[in-house]
Amino acid sequence: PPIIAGKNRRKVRFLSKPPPSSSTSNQNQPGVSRPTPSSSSSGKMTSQAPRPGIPVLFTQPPPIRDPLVTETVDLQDATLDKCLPFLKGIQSSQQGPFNACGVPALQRDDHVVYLFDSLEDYPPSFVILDASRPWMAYWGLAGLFLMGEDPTRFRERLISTLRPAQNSTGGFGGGRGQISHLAGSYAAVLALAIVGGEDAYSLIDRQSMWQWLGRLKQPDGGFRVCEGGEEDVRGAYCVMTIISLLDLPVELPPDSPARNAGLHKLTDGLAQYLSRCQTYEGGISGSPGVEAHGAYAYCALACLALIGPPEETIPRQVQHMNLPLLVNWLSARQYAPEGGFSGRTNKLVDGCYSHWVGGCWPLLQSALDGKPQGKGPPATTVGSLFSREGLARYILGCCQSHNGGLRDKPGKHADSYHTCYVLAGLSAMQHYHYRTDSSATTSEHFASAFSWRSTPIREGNVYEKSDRLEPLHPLYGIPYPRADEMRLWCEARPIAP
Ligand code: FPP
Ligand code: K
Ligand code: ZN
Repeated sequence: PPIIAGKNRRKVRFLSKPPPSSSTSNQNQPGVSRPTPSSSSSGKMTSQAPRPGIPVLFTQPPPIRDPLVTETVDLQDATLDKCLPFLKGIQSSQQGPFNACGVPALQRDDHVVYLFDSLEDYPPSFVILDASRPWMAYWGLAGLFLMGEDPTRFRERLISTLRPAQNSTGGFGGGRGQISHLAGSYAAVLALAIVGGEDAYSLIDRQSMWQWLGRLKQPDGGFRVCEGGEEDVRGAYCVMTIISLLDLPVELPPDSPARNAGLHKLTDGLAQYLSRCQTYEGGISGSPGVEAHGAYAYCALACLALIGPPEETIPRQVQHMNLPLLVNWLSARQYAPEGGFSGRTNKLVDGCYSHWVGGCWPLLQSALDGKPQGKGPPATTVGSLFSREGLARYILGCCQSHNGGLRDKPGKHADSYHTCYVLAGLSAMQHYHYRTDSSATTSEHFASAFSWRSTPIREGNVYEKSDRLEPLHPLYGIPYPRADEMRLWCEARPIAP
């Protein structure tokens, strides 16, 4: 689950001697090539010819290899070994049919069954997920919507799950008796928006939510994720999501401690705080001074695109942060032959970054396309800034679990977090998301956030039309109309600052 950041980080260790299996004496020397993954240990299967229709970019290890042997390089090689048979479409467990591009079909029925199951009971060993109840609801409901199912059927059940998780002091915890947390509150608000309707909206105590958010605001512009908790860009993104969907006042509540630091608004100092999170690599980290990561990059960019028009809020950052370097780092997240994204430098491809990294691209594309001119897509666009083909091949070839559900990579089990975000990434890649000059809200704040539209991309696809998913709002991760509906319902019931 994404709620606990930084746990179980793997350390890169440099081996002091060559690995025991080594048969040559000069394996570590630059320029001396080691066996490529397809001819190594488990390479029997990968020496088989790929299906027709697959470019060699996606069937062979990269031509340039790092000759230094590290744990990192070995893990990358092992990952290629696992992925190549799936990319070539020759793994015996893969289900078809395969199309003329050598891409397997989306196993719709299996994934829908998996998602419905994910909203049922869990065995005792899953007690660790008790703090993630709002997330489990969000992942299941968003996944079902993406697959064309009707999530509004879960309205009553969702309300009864979330009611005891809300605290009278504002916000939602993971369940009854747990303190409020921005991650859980974000997931709860999104899940309620997806099921929609008066009963769902009115469950949320917006007045106490606003008071609580005021207590999380920090003097440097950022937000703590809970009272006494850590401050990071997840917090900033979650707060902007919540106040824009719920039409909470942007003013800080009168008793907010951040007022003592001279701040007046929830948005004060926020863009400056986010710009301090850009690292020397060009990526964006969870908080100033630590490693850039794709999941935090999405939080930061989506947060900026919520605060104002992305062509203003993202490049305005250029004063403090470097846009070309950001594009460079984000581009380096997509690997070949895998086709999917990694979260950070020298780490492995993972299906969930189809959303976290994949979701950054439409935001940057929109920022680069500039101020919207009309009700339709812009007359000219910089276009797609990553390989849509590579992502489609990774998702459909490598991320579909044999028994339903989607996964990080071959060899991993499916879970509802990966099922949701792999499908969200597939959907984002299948649609062109752009902003128009009209917004669902007439208020001075967040007009840009409610001005997005989308249209399916019909040309140059390596997947079948029957595998096209529903579009999600690029900032909120919920159906477009549900974002507008929640906002308008709340606008009709203003909270006094
Ligand atoms: C590294 O895990 C992952 C992180 C440091 C951040 C995870 C954060 C999210 C998924 C997003 C949270 C967003 C919200 C809105 C709460 P890892 O070391 O297991 O993975 P890696 O090797 O791919 O970096
Ligand atoms: K990971
Ligand atoms: Zn993952």
